[in-house]
Amino acid sequence: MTAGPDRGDDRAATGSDVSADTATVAVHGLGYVGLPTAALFANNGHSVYGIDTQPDKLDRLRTDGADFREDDLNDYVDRVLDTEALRLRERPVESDYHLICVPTPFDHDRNVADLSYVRAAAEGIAPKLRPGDTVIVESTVPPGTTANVVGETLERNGDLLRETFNLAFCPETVLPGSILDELRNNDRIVGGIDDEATAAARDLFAGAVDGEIHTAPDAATAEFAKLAQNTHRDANIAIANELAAVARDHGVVPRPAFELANEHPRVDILRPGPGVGGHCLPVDPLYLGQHSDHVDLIERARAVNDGMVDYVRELLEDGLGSLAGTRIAVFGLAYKGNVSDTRNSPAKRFVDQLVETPEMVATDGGEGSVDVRVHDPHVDSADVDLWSGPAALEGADALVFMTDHDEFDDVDPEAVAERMADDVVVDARGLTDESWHDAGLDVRRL
Ligand code: SAJ
Repeated sequence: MTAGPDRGDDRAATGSDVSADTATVAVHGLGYVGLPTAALFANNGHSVYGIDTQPDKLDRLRTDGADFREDDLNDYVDRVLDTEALRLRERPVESDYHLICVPTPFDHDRNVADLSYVRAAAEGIAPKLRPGDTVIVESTVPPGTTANVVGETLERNGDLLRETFNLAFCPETVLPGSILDELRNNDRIVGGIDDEATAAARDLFAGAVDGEIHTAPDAATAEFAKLAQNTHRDANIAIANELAAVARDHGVVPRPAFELANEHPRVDILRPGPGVGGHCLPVDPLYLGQHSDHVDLIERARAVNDGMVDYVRELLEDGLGSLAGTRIAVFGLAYKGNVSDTRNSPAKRFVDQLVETPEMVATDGGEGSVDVRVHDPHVDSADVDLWSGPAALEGADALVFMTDHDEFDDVDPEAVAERMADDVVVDARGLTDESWHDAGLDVRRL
């Protein structure tokens, strides 16, 4: 097929008059963005195909339903699986809309985004693509990927020229811990490779989400905006982390100082912590360096955040004098409070490094490796042995708070002091107050 002189007419003549409200939607990749997204459209009256190349995952979904740590989200997904408004498939099918929700990990060896899953999804969609259909990329990608990589892959592997179908980018916005709420209510950005594509993507999302739909001038701008959001957050956490370390050098406890600073109407210092984890913030800023020589502060912010694990360890070593032969209770393995996710978790890295610490001899003659006891009420499968809170504290020389789970607010400092053999507490998450000092504990706070 060859493209007609008028792109709009070409598409209208070949079927782009499908109403976005009743259109079929195929979601490619049923991870923790794709599956909720498929459920969103299925719950809004669309006939949806959920496509994933892993048959095991589909079987599990069919038999056990969704297993997010958010009950309302599980119900939301299970409902449409039961009614077959969401149907599961291993291979791509024809559909009015195709949403690409596959992972885009960062390839640290080559210093580029690994787009192999995006390419594979586009290769699968291409033969099923009909004139007037719309392909929307949701996976986080370097600017230019939708138009160039996805557009070219679709053209190369199918019969259509890109003038005859719609191609757009609409970034996902799910926040682990409140996926359903953010999926339904957040504003969305859409940017197509031309106006028709932008309009087609906008119409689909406008019918399903309560937030506003903001249209970008093109796909690359939408791609950039997504990366800018997470880069902005990462860099702002880095300034909080650096300020916290500087505050401690000045003998100032960081958080109360930040609260005072934040009284100013244009100041909003974020929370310092042991670093930044999850599948987005530690990775997305790196995508910006792929086609730009001007990335500087962004990379240094990444390094500051990654360096916080070492800083927490320094606080611990300062408190104990030496790690040789010590027992350390670590509270929290997840990358942030109230989630079970340990991807890129600073707590996980901290624990791994402690466990790998070789046997040492302390200046006082004590010796041995570090006995690390990890307690996390949200994490149930990890390649780390997990302990109950009291067992982890029994005879411990130090307690380190690495994750701000709500459960840790209720930890009683008197009970901690009673169980521990020594008195060092490193609080990387701002969970302790004066009562911890009053209980006789030596608290080092970020
Ligand atoms: N963190 C701090 N201090 C803070 C805030 C966060 O140390 O003040 C740490 C957290 O403990 C965690 C990391 O940063 O380790 C990231 O947590 P987060 O809650 O800031 O973000 P994510 O990675 O869970 O989700 C982000 C969100 N992006 C923004 O807020 C700009 C989310 O809205 C996106 O949908 C998500 O990335 C995504 O999928 O891109």
